Amino acid sequence: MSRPLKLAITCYPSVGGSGILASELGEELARRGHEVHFISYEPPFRMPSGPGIRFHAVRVNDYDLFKYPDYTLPLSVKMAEVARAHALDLLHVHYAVPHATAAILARAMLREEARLRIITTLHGTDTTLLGRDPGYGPAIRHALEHSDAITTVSAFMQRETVRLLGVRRPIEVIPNFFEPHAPRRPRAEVRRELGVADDEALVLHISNLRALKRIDLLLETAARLGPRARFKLVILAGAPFAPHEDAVRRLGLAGRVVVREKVAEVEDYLQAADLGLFTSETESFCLSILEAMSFGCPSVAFAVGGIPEVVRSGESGLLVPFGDTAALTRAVESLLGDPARRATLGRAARDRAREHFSAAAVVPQYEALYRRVLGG
Ligand code: GMT
Repeated sequence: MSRPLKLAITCYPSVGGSGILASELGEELARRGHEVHFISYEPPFRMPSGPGIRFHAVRVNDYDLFKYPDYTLPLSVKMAEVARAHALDLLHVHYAVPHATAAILARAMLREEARLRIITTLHGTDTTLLGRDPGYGPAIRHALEHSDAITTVSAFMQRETVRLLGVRRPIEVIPNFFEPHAPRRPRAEVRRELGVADDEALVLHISNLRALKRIDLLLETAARLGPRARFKLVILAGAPFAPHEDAVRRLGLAGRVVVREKVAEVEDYLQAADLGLFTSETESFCLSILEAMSFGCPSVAFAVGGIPEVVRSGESGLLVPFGDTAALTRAVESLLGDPARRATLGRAARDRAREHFSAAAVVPQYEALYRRVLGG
């Protein structure tokens, strides 16, 4: 039997897909007997606790001689310190900026113990936004070229990384996964709390509300559904929703839009949902769609980025061309009025999630990669 591995995971701890994925990966690896260290400036949003898991905080000093506080150097020092103290095999960094650069620097600091391996997983805007920024692109390319392996979450992202950064090293696609925890409250109780009537559908949107999530198009679609459609739009917001309240009122959606901010028990809401609605202009994967699929909830979304790799349109959800809110509205209407079709798509979504995007399907791909870069 192969020995358990010792690794550190670094990610952004705030609400965001890369941090969620990194946390879940750490949980699954610890469950499989590996020793997992998280290194970040605070514990990740959904960081698990339990045997085999430790957290190491990076302290950032706000020296007044610097106009901008620096995180990369203290992070690299902490990575080197944890790697040495725990004889780590590898650092697995999620989201390249600045984590991959800090990891390369940490390895350089270790000198003689330089067998430390570095795996960089690209998640999205580290390629699609920062990759095209001349102030970041060369540093990202350097960090990728000096990583022992590069992975990303969709074939779309793999293509974009080659196109935007000109990386010539192999980039392995290992998709995101989701392993739902059991909900803590009954479905009926959650729907009651949200004010969803028995004859209404719960349309769910989960995101961190950043500009590319196109909350304007989400609200426009909800407004286009009209006053006779029986639904509540529930938004699980990973950032303050206040900047969108005016639009909610202007579009006559007060009373139809229910917002919950920074929800940790996402499963309670996923089990209560009938339909997911997503309006991003780009997504490398869209973990929120997968979370909904895992609960048998199909989604309607724009066919952008890696989303068509997650959802087979017409089989496990419905996708329409980007920006066509009329088509998006028709797709939502068709499913609001047809619970049987919703259930068929939902079953296919759940099966697809289990087969391709569960921990059992995906975590062994990371373990195999770790063993490969460690040489056996
Ligand atoms: O790339 C980002 O915008 C940040 C990143 C995050 O940390 O939330 O999001 C990306 O990573 C998720 C997990 O892999 C993917 O599900 C999201 O689609 C992706 N976001 C974008 O590509 C916009």
